[in-house]
Amino acid sequence: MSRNQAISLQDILNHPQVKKVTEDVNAELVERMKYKPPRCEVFAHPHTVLEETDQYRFELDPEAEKQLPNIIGNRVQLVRGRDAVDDAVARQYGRPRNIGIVFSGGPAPGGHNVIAGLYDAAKKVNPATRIFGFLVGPDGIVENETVELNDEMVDRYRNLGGFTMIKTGRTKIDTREKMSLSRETCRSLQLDALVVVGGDDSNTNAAFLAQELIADGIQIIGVPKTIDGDIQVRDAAGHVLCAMSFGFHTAARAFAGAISNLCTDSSSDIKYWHICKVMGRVASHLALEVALQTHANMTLIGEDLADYVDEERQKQAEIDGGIDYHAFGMTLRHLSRIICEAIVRRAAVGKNYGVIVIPEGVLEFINEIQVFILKLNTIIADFNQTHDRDFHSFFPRLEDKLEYLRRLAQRSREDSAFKLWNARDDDLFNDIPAFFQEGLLMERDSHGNFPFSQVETEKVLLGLVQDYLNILKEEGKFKVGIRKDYYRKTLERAGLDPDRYGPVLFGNYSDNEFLLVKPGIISVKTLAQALQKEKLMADGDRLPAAVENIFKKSMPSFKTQNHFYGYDGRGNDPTRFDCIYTYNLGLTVFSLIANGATGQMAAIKNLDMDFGRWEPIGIPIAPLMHLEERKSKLALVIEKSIVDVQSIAFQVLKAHREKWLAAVPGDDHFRRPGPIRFTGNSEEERPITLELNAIGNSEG
Ligand code: FBP
Repeated sequence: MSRNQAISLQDILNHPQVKKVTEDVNAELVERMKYKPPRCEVFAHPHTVLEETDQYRFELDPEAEKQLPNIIGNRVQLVRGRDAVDDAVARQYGRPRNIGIVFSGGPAPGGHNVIAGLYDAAKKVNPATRIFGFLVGPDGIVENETVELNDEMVDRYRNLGGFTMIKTGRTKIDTREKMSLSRETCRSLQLDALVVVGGDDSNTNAAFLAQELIADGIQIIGVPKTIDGDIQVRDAAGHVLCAMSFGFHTAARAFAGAISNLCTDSSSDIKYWHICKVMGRVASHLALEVALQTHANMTLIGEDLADYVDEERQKQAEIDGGIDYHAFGMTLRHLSRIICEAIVRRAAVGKNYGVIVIPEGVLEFINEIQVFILKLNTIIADFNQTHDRDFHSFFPRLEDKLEYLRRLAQRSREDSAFKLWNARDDDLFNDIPAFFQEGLLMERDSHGNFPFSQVETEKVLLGLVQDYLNILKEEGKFKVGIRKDYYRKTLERAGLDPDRYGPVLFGNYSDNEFLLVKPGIISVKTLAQALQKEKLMADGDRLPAAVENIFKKSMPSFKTQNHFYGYDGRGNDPTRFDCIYTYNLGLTVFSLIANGATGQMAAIKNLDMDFGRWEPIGIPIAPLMHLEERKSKLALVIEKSIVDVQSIAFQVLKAHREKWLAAVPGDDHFRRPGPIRFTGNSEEERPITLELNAIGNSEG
């Protein structure tokens, strides 16, 4: 202490060691930025060409044919490497260009490498090519906010997560005005091409931009980004063209790392159930990958719940000669019962702890909630249209919104033709907790998506779980199993005969490893009565302390810790898979641009195979589009890919559910995915989901 006092703070701050450890840059970062992702073989050649193929076909939506006439005929393009091409092609390929790039939607690890790949390829072919980054998402296009990228900027973000270099935003270019401002921006920058790095909605936007700007000679190329993993492309015959959007692997691995640590902690201090909500607005791909990475005790998969059929109800309906529609799909109540059953079964073998993974979008797959979301979407959209006012600014408080709904319910009583919101809807809605009512009434994003990340969906479910566990506890059905050897030792140490007390205390006092206190014994009072009845103590005697101790250990409390894994994983530095994938996507983007493509999405085929078999391709966006209801109107969008419950990855999870629940004596079966790295021999090659599904792919 006295020695430190002699040194001035300034001296400390000037000390080389202090300077080194307080720098923004550390050794890990330097190493990461220096990493050079390998390139697919085609990019080793000085030129690339595009080979159109009819091998892959799509079912075209007539509306897409109508609205996107100039790009609907696009075909899949295979990128091929060439050592020499004829002069005209070489001149066209190598001419200087102005290229704009924009990030759209939520960040996804690897975005900077898309830029780096594009930048490296473009500058190598012609150093006079200029790359502009649009700032803060599509707003940057509409408002002409750009930055010209240079070596220093690109190098600073190589292999790093986030979209920090140029930021991102969720604006949709969906009006004539925004479209014409975008055209003006592209013209003023004399852009040859614009690259949209985004999810399903942003690639949808890219298709409309491509159609609109084709006359101006401006090419539009999309890039499949989203941690949600819901951009996966197959052709009509089921051939996989894009197995996964970029960012998915990193986010899943980041969530899995944190959740795996919780598995370790929970099985160490054995007192908490950790409830882990993981991102993925609708699809449960991330939850599925996390389950395969961690072997958490229980993982809900939304798509599986939607598929649920209550066999008993269905059988009864068959006997009655009718159809019971309530037999199909999962209700919140039923789901809470399933979770409780798992908790009770683990407790019975002494494991009153564990880890549950809940996908962010799970409620989208629950019958009654889905109905609410659809009805409220329509109500809000109708209000906005009829009153030309925004529902949310008109009714800023929850009470005002509820009052409006009440008025609609009243209207349905007076006008039988009005069916949108009836008295039953209103009653049911008033039964749910206020925070969730507020969540369901929240403003949708510019694409009409429900903001699940901002609603504590897991709390709704947990409320029901807690209530039902309390009931089970009162009925004596929720107990912590007591190890038989521990019971015997405790009683013997107190000078009591375990075999005299055992049959009175426990319902299964035979050769079971874990003993369950009889259902009728649920309090110290009922325990004393049971002992008195069997003359093991007299009225007025104190309970033997050892027996009381055992009883108390058998009474469970359901203690939870809630966690949300979303933004943290989204901001993680990319895995090696995502580093390589995105860098090659950037190279693919340049090949598509240099060869004149537009309305195409850059992709890498065979992602589920060894790197040597990866094939850069261009996928036509327009043929992927179909009509879907958005903000109560039919709109052309790219279909989100949700978890296929027939897929091998899901079937493998399903087959392991019982094992990973581990509701039997013995250890849990947790798996440790380890930290995310980009070097080293043990770093996994690709997401487990891809690894498994590849087994079933037609070309796998
Ligand atoms: P994208 O589809 O735009 O990639 O975003 C995915 C996502 O991270 C979802 O998982 C999540 O529900 C949502 O974004 C969160 O949105 P926000 O960043 O606006 O809170």
